[in-house]
Amino acid sequence: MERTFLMLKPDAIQRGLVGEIIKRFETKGFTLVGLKLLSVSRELAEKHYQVHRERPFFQGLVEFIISSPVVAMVWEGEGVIASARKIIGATNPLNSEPGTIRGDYGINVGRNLIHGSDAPETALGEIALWFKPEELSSWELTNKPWIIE
Ligand code: DAT
Ligand code: MG
Repeated sequence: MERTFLMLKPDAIQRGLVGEIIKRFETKGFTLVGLKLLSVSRELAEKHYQVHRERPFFQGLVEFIISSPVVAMVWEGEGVIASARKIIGATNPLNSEPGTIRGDYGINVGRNLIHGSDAPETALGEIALWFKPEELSSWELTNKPWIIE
């Protein structure tokens, strides 16, 4: 079953939006299979954002991610990678549609609340980077027949 990595960034935790944001993925019908709050090391932040290392915002982004705790999660479900990206909204919250997380709660690209894997290969890599296999639990929603035909 498809899985994605989501991370609530320091601004989401500091603003008390953890519950609000998690609720959106729960009510959608996806399954939470991993969850932890942690203070991120510089090494982990740099690895996670490796693809952006040459970009002018890289250092500021790393400083931001290590500045205060984050909530790291793995969610499971058919199509969860692309669907989570839609629920999250466009990178710049000023361009994110209302109804998306970034569209509803953000106004600044450097404070866009949440990370979500952008493709199957990145999801696999990010899940492995952030979670040990034993930190993830496979389980079945009891109301699954009422969510999936
Ligand atoms: P996304 O998080 O939507 O996948 P991304 O992978 O292009 O976006 O960039 C990663 C993060 O880097 C993004 O969530 C916020 C930050 N970022 C991106 N573009 C930026 C910019 N032009 N100025 C400042 N921060 C930026
Ligand atoms: Mg990205």
